[in-house]
Amino acid sequence: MKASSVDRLIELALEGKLRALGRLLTLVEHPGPEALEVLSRVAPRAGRAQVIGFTGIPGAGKSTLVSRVITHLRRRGYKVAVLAIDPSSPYSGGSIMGDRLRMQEHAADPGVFIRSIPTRGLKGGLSMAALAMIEVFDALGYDKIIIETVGVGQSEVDVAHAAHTIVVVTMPGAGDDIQMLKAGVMEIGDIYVVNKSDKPEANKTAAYLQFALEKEGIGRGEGWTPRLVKTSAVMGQGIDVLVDAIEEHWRYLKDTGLAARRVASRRVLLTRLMAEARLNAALSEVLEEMRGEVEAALEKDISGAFTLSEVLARRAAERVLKGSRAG
Ligand SMILES: Nc1nc2c(ncn2[C@@H]2O[C@H](COP(=O)(O)OP(=O)(O)O)[C@@H](O)[C@H]2O)c(=O)[nH]1
Ligand SMILES: [Mg+2]
Repeated sequence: MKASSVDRLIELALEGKLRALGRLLTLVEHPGPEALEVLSRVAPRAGRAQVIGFTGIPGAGKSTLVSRVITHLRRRGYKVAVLAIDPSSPYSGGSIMGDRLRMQEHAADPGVFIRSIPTRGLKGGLSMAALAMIEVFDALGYDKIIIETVGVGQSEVDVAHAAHTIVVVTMPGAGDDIQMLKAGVMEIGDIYVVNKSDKPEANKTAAYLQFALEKEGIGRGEGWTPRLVKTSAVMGQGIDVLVDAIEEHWRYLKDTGLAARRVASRRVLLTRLMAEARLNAALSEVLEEMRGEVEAALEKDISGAFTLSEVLARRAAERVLKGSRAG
């Protein structure tokens, strides 16, 4: 794709053409020259948005809560993008459908853009796609970028780390266990939410969490005292307090310079993931080409495997370097 057509897409997206934005997101979903082109064009504009990760076990009420939070952020004048990372396939029922329905109230609002990202079938992996999409949203003037994820698995943990603010969502009955909180990304929250506080056991869960925050040193740290907020997403309670906490954390990050540092480390990670994807692709091609040779050699002498791996790695590296000179 030519640089000029990428520029045109960016122009259109900046004018509010959602199809152009959708196209840019698709272009960065998989690694390759097109993703590279788009990212190098958008990156200079990016670096202003607050990236907010909502994480927590399935069923805690993340999607319902995010939908409410969107409404409040819109009232405060922000443009909002949502990236929903869903373990189920994007086309088969499951929670994506539920999320779509819940988010539908924002469908007519041009200041809200919601995109689901599949956890499988992405050539460069989930984190690469998500981090690249963050750059696109950021560059196109979205003030708040929300990522919804269940927060387990290395990629999701990587993505959560790339967020400025991590909101860990729990619900009554699910969080009365330190081990649960120490799983995945739950341990490093900036804001902890006890959702479904319309339920009677909510106070017990909140008290337990308060204890964990004070005594177990749960939370990302970096000088910020993690907040605890009780919400009921279905009743619309506690949302303003939650959004205040998100704003307060953002001010804190900007005042301390941590906001810029988090953008920098998110880009370091994206760069590394793109390089890895490039190398992996080249290695797969070389392995495929040399499959017969490799099999024959190994049949003769299994101890040759290590020498062979060296040859394969060199060929893959050569291929990458040659490609970059050509492109
Ligand atoms: N009682 C109650 N139910 C809720 C609340 N928030 C969400 N739910 C319900 O919990 C279920 C899971 O919600 P969802 O937002 O899909 O959770 P997610 O999997 O974390 O995204 C749905 O049936 C919601 O209606 C709440 O505040 N109170
Ligand atoms: Mg959900």
